[in-house]
Amino acid sequence: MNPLIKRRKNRGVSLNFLLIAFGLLIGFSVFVLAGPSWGSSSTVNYTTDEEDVYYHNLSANITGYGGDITFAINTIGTNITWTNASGTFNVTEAEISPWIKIYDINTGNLTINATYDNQTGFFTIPIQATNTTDEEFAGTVFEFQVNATNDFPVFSSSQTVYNWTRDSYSEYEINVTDEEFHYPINYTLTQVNCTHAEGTGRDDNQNCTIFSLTETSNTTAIVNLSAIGDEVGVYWFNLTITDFNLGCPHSSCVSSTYEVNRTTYKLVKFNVFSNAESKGEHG
Ligand SMILES: [Ca+2]
Ligand SMILES: [Ca+2]
Repeated sequence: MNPLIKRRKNRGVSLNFLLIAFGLLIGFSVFVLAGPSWGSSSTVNYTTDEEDVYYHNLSANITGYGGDITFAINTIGTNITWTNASGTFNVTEAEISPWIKIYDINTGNLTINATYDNQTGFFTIPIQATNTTDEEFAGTVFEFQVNATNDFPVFSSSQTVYNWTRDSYSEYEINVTDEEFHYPINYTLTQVNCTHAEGTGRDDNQNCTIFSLTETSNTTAIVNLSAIGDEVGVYWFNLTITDFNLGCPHSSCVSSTYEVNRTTYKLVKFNVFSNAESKGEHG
């Protein structure tokens, strides 16, 4: 063989070898250095409601997830934003951590557990996924809408038995709170039944409405024994509290399901004792 041809052939083999090796090196580098791949579904707006505990499995948004990734909120380049009744604000991870948190960095369990209206709204949260093998990472932004719900007003005290002595002017205070400050609260007493002591000359369930209920502030009402006479007996009422008719606090709320005039009731027992009876007969 012509030595010149042999040399050219050897040079061609070397060049091909270099090209293949270079290609493999590039391909290998891309394979090794590529960060996790977020699927397109990661930026979809996810919705939950106040009072519902919502779990989001972040790993389900990783294409080809193999258990070798950790997840974290990363605000170095992108802020968390919160849109509520007052506007849109940048907030820190610590500010929302009481109700929005990644509980398990390895499985990507992001949990939202909003329990108050002032934890609701629209959140954009930058999430970083990092390979455990080479620390390559990739970020994306998740959007969560947390709808507000109107909570029932609640009695501040669990007291259900109230005692009077006939002719007395003592009064009882009923205290209420409402999470959304939907005031004023409407208070009502609805008769269930009453029984009178012997000798009063009254039939059961007659002349039951001898109590007055007067609202004295947004959160307080006073129950009084309003009659003086032969009222000795036992009276049962439903005591109800209804919050004021106010709608959604912001756009992250479904007005058709944001219930208004929420009402809480409790069955209460009013004892009216004669002057001679012991008030030790409570209950
Ligand atoms: Ca609420
Ligand atoms: Ca309420």
